[in-house]
Amino acid sequence: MILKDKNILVLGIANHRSIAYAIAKFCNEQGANICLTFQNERLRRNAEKLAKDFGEGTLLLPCDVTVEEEVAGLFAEIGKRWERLDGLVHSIAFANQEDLKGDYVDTSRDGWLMAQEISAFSLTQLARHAKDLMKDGGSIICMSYLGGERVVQNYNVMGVAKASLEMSARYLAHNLGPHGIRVNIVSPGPIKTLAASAVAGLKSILDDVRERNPLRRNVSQEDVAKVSAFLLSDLSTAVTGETIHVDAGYHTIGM
Ligand code: 1JT
Repeated sequence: MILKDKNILVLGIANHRSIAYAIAKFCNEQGANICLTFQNERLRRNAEKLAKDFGEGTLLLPCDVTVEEEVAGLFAEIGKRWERLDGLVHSIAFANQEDLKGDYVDTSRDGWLMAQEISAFSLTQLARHAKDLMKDGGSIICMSYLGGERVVQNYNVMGVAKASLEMSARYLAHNLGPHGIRVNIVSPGPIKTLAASAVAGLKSILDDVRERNPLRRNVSQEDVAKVSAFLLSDLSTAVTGETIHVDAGYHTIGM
């Protein structure tokens, strides 16, 4: 029970295959109380069903990160229900499907700004609010992808947004470190989720990665959840500003 009695906020659950779902589930099994969020009323019913998989005291609150008052409202509500916040999991991203193919050079201003706002700025905004509730320190994690460090065909605007997310995490680690709050990055290999299904040719990416990485396998949501729980727990109290690749070693390959 590495997360016994920790209070952890998890953003980014769409369905049972979401990375955020696996993280929340494993953290819950490790003793954490969980707060889940849903983006809008259309998704409330879906979120209510998913929340049933978690313990009695699970919180379920609305939060669209593009609406400042909703983010403020989320933390105000958590402040009423929990005496403190210990962990925050950022597992949200968005880009237009047409921007995840073809040439990056053709990305529109609106598409670029939207990817940045939802996928990267939201971490800074959430961290600012979380800081006030993380009274005994805390741990913040976000999800990235190799395409934020290197050029990966078709990842395009998301790669630029992930670079922004990763650098935000490092600046946040410096700002929040004196408050005992750690900020780390988890960078999974490709996983078959709802978001990833927006990618043309995902199957061949998964096959290629599996054939070439050191462990000769793809990674699962559970692989990511275990490393995430470690970063959220007191097993990693001196780790901050770090990136952990949960990719079966794929990032080490030169060619
Ligand atoms: C988004 C999507 C963020 C898919 C994502 C993502 N981060 C990783 N993936 C999976 C992926 C995507 C591409 C890829 C490899 C993995 C979908 C829209 C919302 C944001 O290309 C090699 C494009």
